[in-house]
Amino acid sequence: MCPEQEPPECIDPERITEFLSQCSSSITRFGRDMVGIFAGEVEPDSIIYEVYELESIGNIRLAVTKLMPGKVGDEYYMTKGHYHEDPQSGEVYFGLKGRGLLIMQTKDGETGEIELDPGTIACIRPGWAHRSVNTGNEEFVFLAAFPREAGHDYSSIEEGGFLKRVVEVGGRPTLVPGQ
Ligand code: S6P
Ligand code: ZN
Repeated sequence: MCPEQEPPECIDPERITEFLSQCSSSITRFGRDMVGIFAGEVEPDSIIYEVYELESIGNIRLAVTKLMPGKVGDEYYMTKGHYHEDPQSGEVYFGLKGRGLLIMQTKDGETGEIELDPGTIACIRPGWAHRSVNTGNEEFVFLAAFPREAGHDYSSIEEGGFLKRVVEVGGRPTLVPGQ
């Protein structure tokens, strides 16, 4: 939680690093937590990302994700990715720092992606799985707002993977078919 010191409406994107330094992360994902997520072998002790849950606004949960820069082989660091268990629960992402790509898919095989730079608002529709990828050289930080009842289904992604992966080709982030 990011408690007492500042209500969420006072977060200044220019000072997001300072803000997060006053918080304790709710979740830290190390390489060892991501086995089977990357195509290559991930260094177990590397921190891949941190999630900071903020004070909820009524039934709206708020979380800031800090995704580290880095790659496993040619594949950029990314989150596990999930569907919401509640089929009616969508989500909004807001880019705060760094450069990233939000990749999405449905269980019917539709895919989509949105570049998430600072100031970009991305809408994740109900029923769409979502995973974020750090395609830059610095930390990629974004805010997520989602309903309290959303729930998180990670197992569908752990079992089926994502239809697309984001890898570096010729120095650029490139979408390639997943496996
Ligand atoms: C929650 C929202 C984010 C993610 C976070 C980590 O609905 O989408 O706060 O939880 O970016 O990703 P993941 O896939 O490990 O939950
Ligand atoms: Zn979500």
